[in-house]
Amino acid sequence: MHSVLSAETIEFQPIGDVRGELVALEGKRNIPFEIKRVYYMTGLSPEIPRGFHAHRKLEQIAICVMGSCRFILDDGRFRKEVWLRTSRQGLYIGNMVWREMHDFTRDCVLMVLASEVYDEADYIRDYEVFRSQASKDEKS
Ligand code: T46
Repeated sequence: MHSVLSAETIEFQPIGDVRGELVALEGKRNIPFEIKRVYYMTGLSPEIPRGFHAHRKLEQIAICVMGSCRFILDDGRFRKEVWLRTSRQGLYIGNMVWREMHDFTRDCVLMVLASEVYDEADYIRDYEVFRSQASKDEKS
């Protein structure tokens, strides 16, 4: 049963010196799954949101490596909002969490680490279908 929404921020420890900062991301170390895919988004607009889907199995970590944006996360029972404003922080998004991304700054570069390769069959892109599946999962 999902009693708490499976989405939380993770703090990364940057390695810094006079040359700047370096953040290392390693599967099963500071990232809670093996990383099978990395993708990133650029050329984003404040007025044009993205997302509006959930994943049946996929787990991901989203990082604003530049700029900022706002996530809305919803597991069918609970809804929360998370701002990503620093590259020192990642947002873990578990499976069966509806996500929307809003308010991208023009310089935003949103990078995502994923536990699986791309599979369109893993997406639930209709909110009512998602709600109904989430409530079935909760009962089983
Ligand atoms: C997610 C949020 C945070 C691919 O061909 N390969 C890929 O690895 C991805 C991620 C997407 N695509 C194709 C599928 C669509 O034709 O690229 C197009 C744009 O994808 P989508 O509309 O799903 O993009 P977003 O920004 O709504 O969602 C993306 C991820 O798809 C999704 O998994 O959780 O970012």
